Amino acid sequence: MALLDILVYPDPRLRNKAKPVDRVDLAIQQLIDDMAQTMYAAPGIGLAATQVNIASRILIIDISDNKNKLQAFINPEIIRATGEHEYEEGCLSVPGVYARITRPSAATVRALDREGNPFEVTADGLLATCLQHEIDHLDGKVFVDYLSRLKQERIRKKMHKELRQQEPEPGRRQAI
Ligand code: GNR
Ligand code: NI
Repeated sequence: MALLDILVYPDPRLRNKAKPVDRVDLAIQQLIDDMAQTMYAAPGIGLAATQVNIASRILIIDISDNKNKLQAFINPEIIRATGEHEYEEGCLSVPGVYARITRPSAATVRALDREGNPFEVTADGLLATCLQHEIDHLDGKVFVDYLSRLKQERIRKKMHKELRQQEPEPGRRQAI
């Protein structure tokens, strides 16, 4: 198992569109294990492969209190979405930023599990929000995209400022 680095907004690699997984093999299962370790360590309740710079349609979620109910979704597709719900969202790729986002309140998602078997789940509440948040990542979207341009600009500046403060050597930073 390995801890993976999580990309931080506005890293352009968060805009990559993930490709479908063609075969669920050991490498994919190992990636899921590494993603789980990374998510639990962060800590977060969800993680999309895009956030660890892997352009494959894989996401994991664990919204359980005891952090022992990992759910993996490979090639997830929203096949039905209903209602509307506002939820305060956060993101491991936008640390320290929380904002109320309106999304469908329920969603039916079809995907493959860690063994490559197809399944369907109809989610509401936090699971529905989290699934949509993670699937957005696979499509290169981040929750701040739903905010006003002014708010997006403020968040971008805050992230740049924090990045500068973390970097002891100016000028060696990747241009983002
Ligand atoms: O840990 C996370 N918490 C969270 C809270 C509300 C709505 C969505 C999320 S997902 C987030 C982890 C993350 O960034 N996943 O992409
Ligand atoms: Ni996120």
